[in-house]
Amino acid sequence: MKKEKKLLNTLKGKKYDIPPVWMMRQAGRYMPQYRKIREKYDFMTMCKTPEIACEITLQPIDEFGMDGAILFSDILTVPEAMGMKLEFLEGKGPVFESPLRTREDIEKLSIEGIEERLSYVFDAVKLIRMSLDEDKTLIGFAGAPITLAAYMVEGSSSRNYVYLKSLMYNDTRSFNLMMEKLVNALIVYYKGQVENGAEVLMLFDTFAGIFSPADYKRYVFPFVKKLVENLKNNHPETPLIYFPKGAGGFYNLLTELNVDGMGIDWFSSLTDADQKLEGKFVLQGNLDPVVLFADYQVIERETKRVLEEGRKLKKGHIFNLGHGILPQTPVDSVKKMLGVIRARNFS
Ligand code: 1CP
Repeated sequence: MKKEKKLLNTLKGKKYDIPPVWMMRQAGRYMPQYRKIREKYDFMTMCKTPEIACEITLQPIDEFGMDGAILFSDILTVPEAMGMKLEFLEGKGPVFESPLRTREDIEKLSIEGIEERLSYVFDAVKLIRMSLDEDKTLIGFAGAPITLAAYMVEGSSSRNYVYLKSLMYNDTRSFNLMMEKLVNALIVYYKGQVENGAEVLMLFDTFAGIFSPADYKRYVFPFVKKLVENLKNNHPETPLIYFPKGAGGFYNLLTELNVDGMGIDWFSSLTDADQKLEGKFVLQGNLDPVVLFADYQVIERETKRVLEEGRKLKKGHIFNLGHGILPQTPVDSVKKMLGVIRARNFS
């Protein structure tokens, strides 16, 4: 039998009894193979060395046979390439040395030459596609404008996003300039990934859900829409998946988006999400990542529930978690989940 790219084909409308599967953040600290490399290098060195990024990208494919390989990198490489000094601190995560606080800071962000500054990502994409089995789909990605902006303005992870939202409400013109610059940078960034072999694009909007539906619509959505429209024009053959975490309260608005897939978190059921999204998208998700800390019976029950709901979706289903896999997750639980998915028979 010819090997098929199940993940890519699902996004193009084909349905399978056993859905394609991959996990957000599937290359990472829960894997001993990853930790072994991480002992030797800091995180940015790993991202900036194509051979290492390639090796790590392939780890979950070799270990679990996932249908999708997601480029090993980080969403914050883009603001770094725009001139912001970035560090990943142990126990604290990403930190920007000088967060954006004024109009001047935003004006200094540079797009000129960004393609060259991100060329290490494109080299990694190329190497991964060359090393990957034909039936695996290579997923390129970027962070959505507001998710990048949240880190750039707050400076690190934040609880209430007071700086970001204050800028948005009180100096909307500067906020818009920042968002505009991010959209333009992301267009270039995705182009480099597609030209070097990315077959599906993910747009991670981890912080979509920190806004009221009205604010999301007014301040955030126009930029998502602009980016999506550009990507669809530039790369009509490359499916795009949008993952707006916490967006269940404004799914009606998202029906306007010209994307192929929608990532669903575990706060909505796939069934409800499909209804609110009017069956317009292939849905990706949505097992609670913490289920992988439960006993086998619970993993089996919840995986089956997601599969059952996925089977009834109008456009199709890609099995995934509802957000990234957590660093302490037992590898064995991932194998148990995959066993349930792959053992499935629909007689
Ligand atoms: O499979 C993969 O690991 C793919 C590569 C990948 C992706 C797609 C990484 C590696 N990061 C991301 C996306 C990412 N990074 C997002 C969007 C998706 C999501 O919400 O999960 C976000 C918000 C980040 C920011 C980030 N980078 C964090 C989160 C901090 C916080 O505020 O919660 C962290 C811890 C990082 C560093 C990072 N990125 C990736 C890894 C494996 C790590 C850990 C680095 C280490 O080993 O210490």
